[in-house]
Order: sequence, then structure tokens, then C-alpha cells
Amino acid sequence: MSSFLAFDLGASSGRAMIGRLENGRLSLTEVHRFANGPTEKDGAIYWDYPQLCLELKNGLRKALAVEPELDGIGIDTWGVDYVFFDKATGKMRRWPYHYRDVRTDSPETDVWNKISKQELYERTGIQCMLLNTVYQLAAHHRMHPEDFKDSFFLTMPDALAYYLGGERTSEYTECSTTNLLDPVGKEWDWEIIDRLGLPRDVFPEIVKPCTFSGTLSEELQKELGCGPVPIIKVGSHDTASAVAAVPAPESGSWAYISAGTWALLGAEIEKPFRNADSEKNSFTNEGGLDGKIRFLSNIMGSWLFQETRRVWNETKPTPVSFAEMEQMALSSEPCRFLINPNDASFVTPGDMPQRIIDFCERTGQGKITNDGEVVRAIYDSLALYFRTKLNVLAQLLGTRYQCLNVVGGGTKDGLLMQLTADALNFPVVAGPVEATAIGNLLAQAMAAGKVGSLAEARRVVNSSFEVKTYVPDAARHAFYNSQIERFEKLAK
Ligand code: LFR
Repeated sequence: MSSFLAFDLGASSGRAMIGRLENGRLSLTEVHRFANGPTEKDGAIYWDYPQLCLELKNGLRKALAVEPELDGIGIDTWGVDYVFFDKATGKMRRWPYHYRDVRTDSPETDVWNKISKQELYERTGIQCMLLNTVYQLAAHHRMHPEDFKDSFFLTMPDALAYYLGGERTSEYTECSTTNLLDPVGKEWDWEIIDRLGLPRDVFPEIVKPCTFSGTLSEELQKELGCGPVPIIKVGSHDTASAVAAVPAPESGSWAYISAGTWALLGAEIEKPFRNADSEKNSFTNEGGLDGKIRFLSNIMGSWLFQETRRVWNETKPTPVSFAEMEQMALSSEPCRFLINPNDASFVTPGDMPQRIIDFCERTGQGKITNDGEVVRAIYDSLALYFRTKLNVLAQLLGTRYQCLNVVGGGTKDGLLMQLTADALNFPVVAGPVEATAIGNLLAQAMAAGKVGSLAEARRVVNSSFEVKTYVPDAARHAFYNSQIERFEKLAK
């Protein structure tokens, strides 16, 4: 038996999971869970990196109490964010900015004057999102050039691995989210970096997923009373880990959604795919395990529910749960109101219910009069958007999909899964919920030679975890058909 520890950090929570692999089956034990989120300071939003490091230490301590002989530790987090460190002392230069911070709101002067939006897409194959590292670094350099002197940065999961073991490298799948990588050579695109005037020497060496990366530092070994546990680079971008754990069918075409704060809808392909249509439809080419490309598009996802709930819980006398929100949606009229889930007004933290009400008024749908209508608008619009995006994916790749695998925390939302099946008119296979941690653990097992390939890893997922199949309802599908044209106009 081998046992590995996965740290899986999302935008709203993080967890530490032990995975035990025995006879081709993986079992999970959660040993630590903690909250995560933006911290506001001096008008900007940040991640509390020192606190996240403490949570890693707490998680590791709890894990060692359960499993003293760990064969590896792997870390995955969300994409695009980074931490600057001083080269000489190794100390953090500044708290890492949160990708929803608004400092990237002048892309013309920061980036596009030097390299056009279109050229950036042609070179990197990455969909244009102002939260991408390229925009963040350019804004950061304009505001705080001093951070770039005698410094280096590491992408978020690698900055956390640095805390554990001290290696100054960044992993390829996470680096692919920066918008600064050549997707074929899988290396930094120095021409973009030079044209933006960013100093080359802040950029870390890129290493492959499923590789060993030193061990736990002597300091932490002493403090925790353990040995030199190996640190393993996994698909350290959470979505790369989640996609690695899709219980995909052994043959035939399959598409996925990694559903969490974001919903990432796409397919796994062999080499980057970029043309004017994929650019127009915001499809991206991120790095996967085993040299694969994750061809996908970002959809706003559970963020819309999370932020709505946060605001209600701050302003209403009694807190509302996600289960209650689901009930509210069920008792509201379907498709009475629809939104574009990716509308720019929904990106930053704020009064989401009001923004949804404003969107509906602005687009001539009238006035939302109760909370149920707000939630219902999110549900129907996400289901319809998944359908629209899946059709575009199929057209771009010239493939027909007849099944959609949804993995991640979002699969706990049974209503969203059902409405997605209804919108698509084919089955949605939902699960596993913990796909990201599972992908992280299996990447460690691959590095350790316990699992031979990505295909074998998916076999392990298939034989270890239950999935739930949602079958479409004909009447609801017909109703969604009658609404799709209206929706697509709003979501343009
Ligand atoms: C999902 C995710 C997405 C990325 C977004 C921001 O958690 O990693 O893949 O686009 O967060 O980093």
C-alpha cells in the first residue's frame, strides 16, 4: 500500500486529504479543512499566504498523526496567482494579490499597446481574461517595480510547496494559466516577457507534473517530528488535477466540466488548438498531465451562488443555506429571468443579487421581485450556458458528444446537474466530488511509479468512486429548447 497527502486549495476552502492506494483502488481520508477567501487591505484584495502556510503545517501535523509514513505530499490550487520572494532571504515581498483584484483594469496601456490581444492568443492559445497572470504582472510592475528587483516569483501552488521544501520551481500545468507560455514548447515565451518589459530573472524554472521536487525542509521535519517526506509536483493547477480524475469512458469522445467556484467546460486534446473561432469563443489551451492539453472555457460557476449567499447572509436576519436556495429556485418560474453568467459585472466581489437584478432590467426583462427569481435565473442560465458552450466545443473540434462528465464540488448541486442534463438532452455523469484531490493523489502515485499512465489513473478512479447519472427530462428539454435563442442573445 502507498499513502500520499494532497493539499487541495480552492478559492473558498482548502483541504488536506490522505489517499491510500492498494490493489488499484484509492481511498480518501480528509484530515483537515479550512476556509479561504479574499482579504482586503489598503483598497486591494489579497490571499493571506502566511495563513495558508500555517494551514499546510496544521494539515501535515494531522496527517502524520493518522499516517506517519507518507510517500509524498502534493499541492494544487487555483490558477493565475503568484507570490514574489526576495532572492537573498527567500522572504515574501508582499502578500499575493487575489485574481479578482481590479488593478488589471487598464489592459490597453499595460499590455495591448505592446502586444495585441490577438497576438497574445496566437502565441499562447490562452483565452483573454484580465485575471490572467500576464495582466496581473504588467499591472504589478507598473505599480510596484521595486518588487521585481532581486526577486523571483512562484505560482501559488509552487509558492506553498516552497514553504514546505524550499525548491524554487514552478510546475507546468499551473504556469500554463499565466498566458505567458508557448503551449507547444511548454516554456516561457520570452518574446512576450521582453516586450512587456518584465525582467527575465524573476521567472522560475518550469518543471513537469508527476515529478519529485525535494523533501520537507529540515526545519519542518524537526518541528513535526517526522522524516524527509518527498514533495511531488502534481498537476498543480486544480483544474489539471480535476480533469486527470474524470472517470472518462475508455473509448469514444467525452467532454467534462470541472465544477466549483468556476465551471471549466472542455475536452482533453493532444495538441494546442487555436484559430479565430476558438479565440472568439474564449477557448483556452491549458496544460494537462501526460502531455495533454485541456481545451476549455471558463464559466462563472458556483461563484454566482456563493457571492449571492454571502451578501444575503450579511444582510438578512436568518442565514440561508445552499439547500434552501435550491428549494427557492424550484418554487420559482423557470427561465422567467435569464443572465449571461460571464457578464463582466459579475466578476468582482460585491452585491451579486443586485447585479443580477440590474442585468435583468438592463436587458429589458423587467424587474425581479423576489429572491427565488434571482437563484432561478442563475440555475437556468448556467444550464443553458453549458449547452451553448458544449455545442461550440463540439463544432470547434468536429466532435459529437453524447455524455458529459461533471466532477468537483459543484456536483453536489443535484438541481444544477439535472437541469444541465435537461438542457443538453443527454446524460450527465456527476462525480467524484473530490476529483481535484484525487487527481493530485494519482499524480503523486504516477511520479512514484505506482500508477503507469493517465489512462490507468482514470481506471483507478472508475473502480474506486461512485458516480451519479442524471437522465434528461423530455418536457424540460423541450422548454429549454424554446428559450435557447433568447438566452444566446443575452449571453453574446
Ligand atoms: C478554478 C481555477 C480556474 C482558473 C481560475 C482562476 O479553480 O483554477 O481554472 O481559471 O480558478 O485561477
